[in-house]
Amino acid sequence: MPSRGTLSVAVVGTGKMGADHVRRIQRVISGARVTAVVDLDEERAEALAATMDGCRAYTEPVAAMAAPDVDAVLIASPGPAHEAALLEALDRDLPVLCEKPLTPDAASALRVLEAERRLGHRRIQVGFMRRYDAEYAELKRLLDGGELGRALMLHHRHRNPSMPPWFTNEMLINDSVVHEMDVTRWLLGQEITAVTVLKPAPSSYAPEGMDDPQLVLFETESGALVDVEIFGHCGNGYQVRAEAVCERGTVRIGDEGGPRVSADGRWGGRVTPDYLERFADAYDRQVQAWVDATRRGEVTGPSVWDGYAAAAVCEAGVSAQREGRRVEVEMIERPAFYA
Ligand code: ISE
Repeated sequence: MPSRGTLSVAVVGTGKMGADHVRRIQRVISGARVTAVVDLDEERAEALAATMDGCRAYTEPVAAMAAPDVDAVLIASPGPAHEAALLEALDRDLPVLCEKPLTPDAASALRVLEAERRLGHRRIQVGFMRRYDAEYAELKRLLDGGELGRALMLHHRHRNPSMPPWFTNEMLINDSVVHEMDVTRWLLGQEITAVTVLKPAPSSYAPEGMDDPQLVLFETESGALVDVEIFGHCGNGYQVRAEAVCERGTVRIGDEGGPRVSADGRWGGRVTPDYLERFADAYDRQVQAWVDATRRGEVTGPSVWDGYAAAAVCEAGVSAQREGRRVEVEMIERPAFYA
């Protein structure tokens, strides 16, 4: 890994998120370039590689990681493919930025955690990008500052205009609410201990087999209560909001900003269409921070521990969703390695 030179990155997975990271590395951030793209869909990988000088296409992450011009790996393939790619990268001691979820369940996340501990130093940053969003960062600063007293409750709203056809009921927890699991742990500085999922009568736009929307309730170590409205098919843009209710005040983030237009007897603004636009700055800051830290020989940001803890909460969440009861989170003690 270069301590100063341009970082040569292999991007694994060239779907919506992977392609956006390729664009970001090539055109938005500094200090890195894409020298390899990997996708099972060979044609798609070849077509993307052909748009960049000095970039090769691969169908297997192992082959890209073995290439002499790859210093680091950004994993943006579907969750079930993460474990094998992460273990391979750890074997080669390559720095990784891995999109959430780290892996689809707690047992596989634990295997990755054990492998990183055996290596003896951190190598993996998990892509919980909301921590890099300016408003979430400000909320964290206010909570940490203590002027508002202890946080008693968090209210989260997480609405997507629609979900892709392959999106499942469980993915509303594992792929969507996983963000609120991470920001809750991060904002409050404590673990989530139990999850309950409540379901109103579904929207008539909910696909067959999906309970949409759902209300997810977390309990935390100190007794704070956290609710998350997850709505996969709200039909009205992408809306992510949060409110902290503290002993001496409240803080709300995520309200639409931007120009408010008054015309024709109405006033209003624009709702962001999707997460790539809503969190564009957060993604940029996250990838820049990863590149900068990697070039300094450091690993910062959300760790494998954070990925494992979120996976453990997801597991409780999926059981709660399926069984209609409160489920306690089961997880190991935090190892000193991740203190
Ligand atoms: C998607 O995978 C994301 O990560 C988005 O941030 C989230 O809002 C969406 O619900 C997920 O499907």
